[in-house]
Amino acid sequence: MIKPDAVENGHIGAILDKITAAGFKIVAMKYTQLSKRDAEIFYAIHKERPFFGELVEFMTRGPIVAAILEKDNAVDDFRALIGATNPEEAAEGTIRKLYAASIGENAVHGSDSDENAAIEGAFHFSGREIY
Ligand code: 3AN
Repeated sequence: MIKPDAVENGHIGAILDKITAAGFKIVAMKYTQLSKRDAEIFYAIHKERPFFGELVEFMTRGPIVAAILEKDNAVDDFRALIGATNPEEAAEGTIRKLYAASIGENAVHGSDSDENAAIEGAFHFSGREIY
Protein backbone atom coordinates (compact mmCIF):
# COMPACT_ATOMS: atom_id res chain seq x y z
CA MET A 1 0.00 0.00 0.00
CA ILE A 2 0.99 3.58 -0.60
CA LYS A 3 -0.28 5.14 2.62
CA PRO A 4 -2.34 8.34 3.09
CA ASP A 5 0.70 10.51 3.93
CA ALA A 6 2.49 9.67 0.68
CA VAL A 7 -0.72 10.15 -1.32
CA GLU A 8 -1.35 13.55 0.35
CA ASN A 9 2.22 14.63 -0.40
CA GLY A 10 1.95 13.76 -4.10
CA HIS A 11 4.38 10.83 -4.12
CA ILE A 12 2.26 8.16 -5.84
CA GLY A 13 4.03 8.50 -9.19
CA ALA A 14 7.55 8.61 -7.77
CA ILE A 15 6.92 5.57 -5.57
CA LEU A 16 5.41 3.53 -8.41
CA ASP A 17 8.40 4.50 -10.58
CA LYS A 18 10.84 3.16 -7.99
CA ILE A 19 8.80 -0.04 -7.62
CA THR A 20 8.71 -0.79 -11.34
CA ALA A 21 12.35 0.28 -11.84
CA ALA A 22 13.31 -2.26 -9.17
CA GLY A 23 11.79 -5.03 -11.30
CA PHE A 24 8.41 -5.56 -9.65
CA LYS A 25 5.46 -6.36 -11.88
CA ILE A 26 2.15 -4.79 -10.82
CA VAL A 27 -0.47 -7.55 -11.09
CA ALA A 28 -3.29 -5.65 -9.32
CA MET A 29 -3.76 -2.02 -8.32
CA LYS A 30 -6.49 0.31 -7.01
CA TYR A 31 -7.00 3.78 -5.50
CA THR A 32 -9.30 3.42 -2.51
CA GLN A 33 -9.93 4.52 1.07
CA LEU A 34 -10.01 2.13 4.02
CA SER A 35 -12.96 2.30 6.42
CA LYS A 36 -12.26 2.08 10.16
CA ARG A 37 -13.41 -1.53 10.06
CA ASP A 38 -11.15 -2.31 7.08
CA ALA A 39 -8.11 -0.88 8.87
CA GLU A 40 -8.93 -2.71 12.11
CA ILE A 41 -9.12 -6.00 10.20
CA PHE A 42 -6.02 -5.35 8.09
CA TYR A 43 -3.93 -4.45 11.16
CA ALA A 44 -5.62 -6.88 13.59
CA ILE A 45 -2.20 -8.33 14.44
CA HIS A 46 -1.31 -4.97 16.05
CA LYS A 47 -4.57 -4.73 18.07
CA GLU A 48 -2.86 -4.82 21.45
CA ARG A 49 -0.08 -2.38 20.54
CA PRO A 50 -0.24 1.11 22.09
CA PHE A 51 -0.21 2.75 18.64
CA PHE A 52 -3.17 0.76 17.24
CA GLY A 53 -5.73 3.60 17.54
CA GLU A 54 -3.33 6.08 15.94
CA LEU A 55 -2.53 3.58 13.16
CA VAL A 56 -6.22 3.04 12.31
CA GLU A 57 -6.89 6.80 12.43
CA PHE A 58 -3.96 7.49 10.09
CA MET A 59 -4.67 4.69 7.62
CA THR A 60 -8.30 5.82 7.21
CA ARG A 61 -7.77 9.58 6.93
CA GLY A 62 -7.43 9.63 3.15
CA PRO A 63 -7.08 7.46 0.06
CA ILE A 64 -4.37 4.86 -0.41
CA VAL A 65 -3.04 2.91 -3.38
CA ALA A 66 -3.25 -0.85 -2.89
CA ALA A 67 -1.26 -3.13 -5.18
CA ILE A 68 -0.13 -6.70 -5.57
CA LEU A 69 3.47 -6.96 -6.79
CA GLU A 70 5.19 -9.95 -8.33
CA LYS A 71 8.92 -10.69 -8.43
CA ASP A 72 11.34 -13.45 -7.43
CA ASN A 73 12.09 -12.97 -3.72
CA ALA A 74 9.43 -10.23 -3.68
CA VAL A 75 8.90 -9.96 0.10
CA ASP A 76 12.56 -9.45 1.00
CA ASP A 77 13.35 -7.34 -2.05
CA PHE A 78 10.36 -5.07 -1.42
CA ARG A 79 11.26 -4.62 2.22
CA ALA A 80 14.79 -3.69 1.14
CA LEU A 81 13.36 -1.18 -1.35
CA ILE A 82 11.07 0.49 1.22
CA GLY A 83 13.59 0.54 4.10
CA ALA A 84 13.20 0.26 7.87
CA THR A 85 9.83 0.88 9.58
CA ASN A 86 11.31 4.02 11.17
CA PRO A 87 12.39 6.34 8.32
CA GLU A 88 15.16 7.72 10.53
CA GLU A 89 16.70 4.24 10.45
CA ALA A 90 15.96 3.59 6.77
CA ALA A 91 18.89 3.29 4.35
CA GLU A 92 19.66 6.11 1.90
CA GLY A 93 17.64 5.89 -1.30
CA THR A 94 14.87 3.73 0.19
CA ILE A 95 11.26 4.80 -0.26
CA ARG A 96 10.76 5.50 3.44
CA LYS A 97 14.03 7.48 3.67
CA LEU A 98 12.92 9.58 0.70
CA TYR A 99 9.21 10.00 1.35
CA ALA A 100 8.29 9.15 4.97
CA ALA A 101 8.17 11.53 7.91
CA SER A 102 7.90 9.25 10.96
CA ILE A 103 7.48 5.68 12.20
CA GLY A 104 3.72 6.23 12.37
CA GLU A 105 3.40 7.86 8.95
CA ASN A 106 5.85 5.86 6.92
CA ALA A 107 4.60 6.16 3.32
CA VAL A 108 4.29 2.50 2.37
CA HIS A 109 3.33 -0.93 3.63
CA GLY A 110 4.89 -4.18 2.50
CA SER A 111 3.84 -7.71 3.41
CA ASP A 112 6.22 -9.50 5.75
CA SER A 113 5.84 -13.03 4.29
CA ASP A 114 4.46 -14.80 1.23
CA GLU A 115 1.63 -16.12 3.41
CA ASN A 116 0.63 -12.64 4.59
CA ALA A 117 1.01 -11.29 1.05
CA ALA A 118 -1.64 -13.78 -0.09
CA ILE A 119 -3.96 -12.80 2.79
CA GLU A 120 -3.42 -9.07 2.24
CA GLY A 121 -3.84 -9.39 -1.54
CA ALA A 122 -7.16 -11.17 -1.03
CA PHE A 123 -8.19 -8.43 1.42
CA HIS A 124 -7.94 -5.76 -1.30
CA PHE A 125 -8.70 -7.63 -4.54
CA SER A 126 -11.08 -10.18 -5.99
CA GLY A 127 -9.69 -12.86 -8.32
CA ARG A 128 -10.81 -11.02 -11.45
CA GLU A 129 -8.92 -7.86 -10.44
CA ILE A 130 -5.60 -9.72 -10.46
CA TYR A 131 -3.80 -10.00 -13.83
P1 3AN B 1 6.28 -2.63 8.80
O1 3AN B 1 5.21 -1.79 8.15
O2 3AN B 1 7.66 -2.10 8.52
O3 3AN B 1 6.15 -4.09 8.55
P2 3AN B 1 5.19 -3.15 11.44
O4 3AN B 1 4.43 -4.28 10.82
O5 3AN B 1 6.01 -3.39 12.64
O6 3AN B 1 6.10 -2.41 10.37
O7 3AN B 1 4.14 -2.02 11.84
C1 3AN B 1 2.98 -1.82 11.08
C2 3AN B 1 2.68 -0.35 11.02
O8 3AN B 1 2.40 0.13 12.32
C3 3AN B 1 3.87 0.49 10.54
N1 3AN B 1 3.98 0.57 9.10
C4 3AN B 1 3.62 1.83 11.18
O9 3AN B 1 2.74 2.61 10.38
C5 3AN B 1 2.91 1.45 12.48
N2 3AN B 1 3.83 1.46 13.60
C6 3AN B 1 4.77 0.55 13.90
N3 3AN B 1 5.45 0.90 15.01
C7 3AN B 1 4.91 2.09 15.42
C8 3AN B 1 5.16 2.97 16.50
N4 3AN B 1 6.11 2.72 17.42
N5 3AN B 1 4.41 4.09 16.59
C9 3AN B 1 3.44 4.37 15.70
N6 3AN B 1 3.15 3.56 14.65
C10 3AN B 1 3.88 2.45 14.50
